[in-house]
Amino acid sequence: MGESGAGKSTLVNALVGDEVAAVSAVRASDHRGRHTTTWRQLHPLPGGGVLIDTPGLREVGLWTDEAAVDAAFPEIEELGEGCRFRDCTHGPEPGCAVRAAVEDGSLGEERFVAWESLRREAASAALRADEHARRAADRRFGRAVKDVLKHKGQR
Ligand SMILES: Nc1nc2c(ncn2[C@@H]2O[C@H](COP(=O)(O)OP(=O)(O)OP(=O)(O)O)[C@@H](O)[C@H]2O)c(=O)[nH]1
Ligand SMILES: [Mg+2]
Ligand SMILES: [Zn+2]
Repeated sequence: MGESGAGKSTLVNALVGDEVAAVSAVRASDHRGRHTTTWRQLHPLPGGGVLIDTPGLREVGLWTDEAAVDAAFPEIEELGEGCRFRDCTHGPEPGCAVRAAVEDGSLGEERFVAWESLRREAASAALRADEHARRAADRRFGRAVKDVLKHKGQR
């Protein structure tokens, strides 16, 4: 398993000892894969056993959102009630009770760092999902316009 261009099919070929799977170079501009493998394929290995080559994962999505992350860190939510600002991000703002707790050791730093990075990941996953939805809506609109123009031409 792995994203496109990770080298899954290259490994398959190496283990089978033959060019049984198509491989292609990653895009020069951003080094991303080109989704070369498009379906699952099972390859018997010369030494016995089989290997399944799969298409690259299109998106390694986080299954959760910011609220769910917070729910998994109840002690941070609770401490947050003591922050000066109600919408404190526990970042650079003054009077942050969460960061104070990290400093005095009552909240483990590892816990705080884990919360921060999951929060960040959830926020960017949400952004990507929005972008996805926006593009789909644009495509639908484009098709509708084409449809109208086509019918206009027929009249
Ligand atoms: N430098 C280097 N390049 C590698 C390695 N493994 C694979 N590549 C190259 O990376 C590119 C992509 O490899 P693929 O095997 O097609 O990748 P894939 O994971 O099967 O990609 P998809 O089929 O698109 O999901 C090819 O140009 C490979 O030659 C490696 O270990 N080192
Ligand atoms: Mg492949
Ligand atoms: Zn805070």
